[in-house]
Order: sequence, then C-alpha cells, then structure tokens
Amino acid sequence: MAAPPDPAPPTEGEIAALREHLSRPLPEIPVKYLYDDVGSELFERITTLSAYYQTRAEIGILEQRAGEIIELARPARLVELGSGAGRKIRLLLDALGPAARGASCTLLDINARFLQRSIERLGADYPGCRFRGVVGDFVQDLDRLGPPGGRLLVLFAGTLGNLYPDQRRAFLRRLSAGMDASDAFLVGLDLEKDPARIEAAYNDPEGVTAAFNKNVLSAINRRFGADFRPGAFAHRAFYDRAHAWIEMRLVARERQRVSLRALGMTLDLAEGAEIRTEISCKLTRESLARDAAEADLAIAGWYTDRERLFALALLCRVVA
Ligand code: SAH
Ligand code: AVI
Repeated sequence: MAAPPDPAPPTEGEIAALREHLSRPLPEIPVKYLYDDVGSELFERITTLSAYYQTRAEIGILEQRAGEIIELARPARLVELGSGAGRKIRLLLDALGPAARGASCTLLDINARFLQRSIERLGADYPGCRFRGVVGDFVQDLDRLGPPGGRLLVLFAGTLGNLYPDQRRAFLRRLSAGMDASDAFLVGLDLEKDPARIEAAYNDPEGVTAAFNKNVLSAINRRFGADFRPGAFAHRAFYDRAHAWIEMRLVARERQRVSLRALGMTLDLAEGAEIRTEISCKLTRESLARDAAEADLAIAGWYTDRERLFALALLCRVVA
C-alpha cells in the first residue's frame, strides 16, 4: 500500500458536505475529520485514560470471549471497519489459532497512515495471513470490501454510535444487504449508564479529549484552506438524555470570522456560538435489536463486561 499525499485534496462531494454541515442552524463538522494523523494519535491517548472505560471494557470482553465468537461465526475472512491502530483485531486473529494462517484480513479506515502502519505490523506478526488495507469511508465504501461469504465484519470501539440514529439504521441496512447467511457482524456498543460516568469519559482532567476535539479545526484548516484558530474555542461535552447520546461541541471564546477557501465561504460566529463535532450514542440490547431487525439482522451473541459498561453484539442475517 503506497501512502497517499497528506492531506489528500478534498473532493467536490466533501466540499459540498462540509458546506452543508457548517450552514446548519447549529453548525457541525462531519465526525470523520477528527481522525487526521494528529487526531488518530490523540484518540490512541484517549484509549489509555482512566476515565475512558470503553477501550478497557471492550478489550476485556474480547480477551474472555473471542474464542466463543470465532466458534459461532467460523470466519474464513476478517474485515474490520475503522480499524485505527489495529490492536483489537489481534485478539480475533489469536482466537483463530492455526486457522489464522491461510485466513485473510481486510482493514478499512479513513486514515491512510494508521492503516498502512497497522497492515505492516500485522503482516509481520501473523505470517501466512493475507492482509489488505482499504483507505475509505465505511459509510460510502462498503462495496469495496469484496464479495460476501464466510466473513466476520467488525466495527469496534462504539464507532457505530458516532452515526446519527437514522444514519446508523441506513448503515446497518446497507451492510446487511451485502451479507449472506455465512457472514456475521461483530459490533462494539457503549451501553446506556449513569450520565455522570459518560460525561467524565469525555471531560478527562488531562485535557486529551479537549485536544482531540479542537484538533478537528486544524484538520479542517489543512484540508480545506480554512483559518480556524483552535485556541479561540473551548471544549464542551455533555450528555443529552432525550437522545441518549453524548455530544462534543466547540464553543467560540470570542466573536470571530472564519474563512474556508476551498468552500468559498466565511463563517461568522458570535461569542459563545457552538459547533457540534461529534455525537456518541449509547445503546441497549433492545435498541440494537430493533435497529438490527429493520435491517434483517438478529443478535446471535451478546457479550458484556461485569459492570455492563460495554457490549459486543454478534449479528447474523435472518433472511436470504
Ligand atoms: N477500531 C479502533 C479505532 C476506533 S476510533 C479501536 O477500537 O480502538 C474510530 C476509527 O474509525 C478511527 O481509526 C477513524 O479513522 C475511523 N473512522 C472514523 N470515521 C470513519 C469513516 N467514516 N470511514 C472509515 N473510517 C472511519
Ligand atoms: C471512536 N468513538 C467510538 C469514540 C467515542 O467515544 O465516541 C470517539 C471519542 N470521542 C471522544 N472520545 C472518544
């Protein structure tokens, strides 16, 4: 895999989408822009924070139950969406045992550098397993994952929750439409819980989540020729009980005008004006089962940690 130029120039579609997001009554930045090289490194630091329980919980579940999951799914191919540093897939490869030799593993991520690095490391550590990297967007590029049959598709970390509920349902329908009865989908879910625990995970005292949030402005500056000043914004993360999601926003510390050259637009922000940069939905077994059923998927396996903070669900297609 050759690394593409950094940053890749924005496509017409990306320019139109960003313009539309920034023109909303509450301006937004699409969540995928959090993951430039700096943002991806910052996310890795978030996973080590004591307040950010999600990664520890999910790895703990995988350490205990990966064998069972593999036994149930019996995959010939692993396909991970949003693979990031590519650490968790190792627990599934380990559970495959000798079958990992001769298996194939496709990783898809929006961040080319992280993807290349994880493919190289995995290739060195799992000889005999064929690794393929796809730089792409899991919302748009599901048709680039190869043909159905014998695949265990995986989306870890609770990344499904970073889609709005209607996007989540559309994603599940599209994913399901490309699956056959021998495919399965393993998805990590951050579960509903005490809002204080959730808010603490997105307001760490170390300030890493704040840096991750503000870095999206630098990513937009580089990619779209904008002149956001990250220091002119404050991090805000709060739980919205009605939607059962936490959201991250950036709050303008002062009145300002931002120019976005590639969009041919300026954005005027009053002091205190906010930009939404992420939602992270918290789910339950019931809410997932409802969304899954609409997509002709059913829960075949449900795995949680002792505190029921996080879950992995194994979904199978229920109609041909
Ligand atoms: N799977 C890793 C990383 C999770 S962070 C873990 O469990 O720790 C979310 C990952 O999804 C990042 O690597 C980010 O680059 C990727 N990502 C976010 N939005 C994406 C999109 N629309 N398409 C593809 N990858 C995306
Ligand atoms: C990747 N995703 C599931 C993380 C989450 O918790 O929604 C991203 C993140 N945002 C702030 N901290 C971590």
